[in-house]
Amino acid sequence: MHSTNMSDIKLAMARRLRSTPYTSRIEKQGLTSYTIYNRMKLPAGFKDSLIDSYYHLKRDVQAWCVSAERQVKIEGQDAFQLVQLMTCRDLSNSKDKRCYYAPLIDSQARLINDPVILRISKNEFWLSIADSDVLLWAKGLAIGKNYKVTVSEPDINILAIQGAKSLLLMEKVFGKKITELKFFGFDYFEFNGVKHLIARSGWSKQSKYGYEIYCKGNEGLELYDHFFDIGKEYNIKPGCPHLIERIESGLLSYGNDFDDSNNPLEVDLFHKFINLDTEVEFLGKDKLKKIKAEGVSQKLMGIKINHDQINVSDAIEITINSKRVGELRSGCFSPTFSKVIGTAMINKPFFETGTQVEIVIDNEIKTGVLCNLPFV
Ligand code: THG
Repeated sequence: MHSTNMSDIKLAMARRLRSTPYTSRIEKQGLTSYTIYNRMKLPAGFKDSLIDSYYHLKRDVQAWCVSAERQVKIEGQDAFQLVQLMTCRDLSNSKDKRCYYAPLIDSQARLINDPVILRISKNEFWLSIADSDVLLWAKGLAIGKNYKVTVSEPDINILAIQGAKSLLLMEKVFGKKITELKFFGFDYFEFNGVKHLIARSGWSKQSKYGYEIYCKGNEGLELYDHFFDIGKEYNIKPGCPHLIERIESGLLSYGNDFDDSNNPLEVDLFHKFINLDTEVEFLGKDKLKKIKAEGVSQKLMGIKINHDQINVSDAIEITINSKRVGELRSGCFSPTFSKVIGTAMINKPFFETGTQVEIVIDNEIKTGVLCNLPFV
C-alpha cells in the first residue's frame, strides 16, 4: 500500500458545492484552489505565492469573490425581534444602512456564527454569515416563537474590493460619493443602470477597510470585468481572503479560531459585542451572565512562535513542560514579525500574556509566547 501525500489529495467537485457567478471569470485568471464555505466554492489561492499576494494586498488592490458569505434575509414585522433573539449584541439602537458585527449564540451561549448584520430597514435584516447553518436555525426559531417573518437566502453574491488602493479604484468607478461611506456604513450606488448595495467593510484591514458589493444574481459580472479594465493603473489582481493579513489584523474565522464548543466570553475581541447590562433579551443571556460571574475556563490568545513556516489543517497541541495547556487553531508565517503567528485556545490559568509554551512543528519542538489579539 502506498500512503498518499496530503498535497496530492483533491477535493472532488459536484453541483452541491455551489458555484458563483464570478467562478467563470476567476478560473481563467489563475485560480489554484477553492475551499468550501456554506456549501459554496470560496477561492482560496491564485498562482501568485501567499507572500506575493500579501504584499500585493498591502500595496495595490484586489477583487475577491466572497459570494460564499451567504445572506440570511429576515423580513417582516417581527424581523427585529428574531434578529435580536439570536445575538448578544444589543441592536436596539441600530440604524438603517449600517452594518453590525455580531456573535450569534444559542441558549447555552455557544457560538452559532459571527455574521455581519445589515440593517436594511426596521423590518428587514440581512445576516451575512460565516460558515455554519444559520438559515435553518432562524427558520426554526421563527416557527417556535410564532414570529411574523419570512426567512430566506436571496441569491446575493458579494464582490469585495480590498487592499491599499481600494478607495481609489472605487472612486474611479462610482464617483466621489463613495468616499463619504463610513466604516461599516452602506448605501446604494449605480453602475450601468444597475443599483448595488455597497458597504465599507470586509475581511481585510488594508486602507482601514475595503468595500463589499452585494450583487444580485449575476449582476456583478459587468462590474467585475469593468474593475479589471480600468483597474490596471492600480495593478488590480484577483484575490481572496488572505490567511496572513487576516491573522495579523485579528479578523476571526468561525470553525477555525472558535466554534460551537466556545462561548463569546472566551474571545476578548467579542467583549465589545456582548451586552449583558441592558434590558434586551436574547438566547443564552442567563448562561452568559453565569459564565461571566464564574470566569471563563479557556481563552483565545495570540501566539508568536520561533519558526519560519507552518500549515495548520487541524488543531496542534500546545504544552508547558510537556503538559497540554491548549491548542493552536490558526497559524501562518508573518512577514511583519518574521515569526510564525497564530491563534490558540488556552486553558486557565495559562492564558496570560508573556507565558512561554512549546509546540511541535515539523517533528521538532518549537518555543512560543502568548500575547493579546490583534497582533497589529
Ligand atoms: N463580510 C461580510 N460577511 C462576512 C464576512 C465579511 N461573513 C462571514 C465572515 N466575514 C464573518 N466574520 C467577520 C469577522 C470580522 C469582521 C467581519 C466579519 C470584521 N471585524 C472588524 C474588527 O474586528 O475590527 C469590525 C468589528 C467592529 O464592528 O468594530 O470586520 O468579512 N459581508
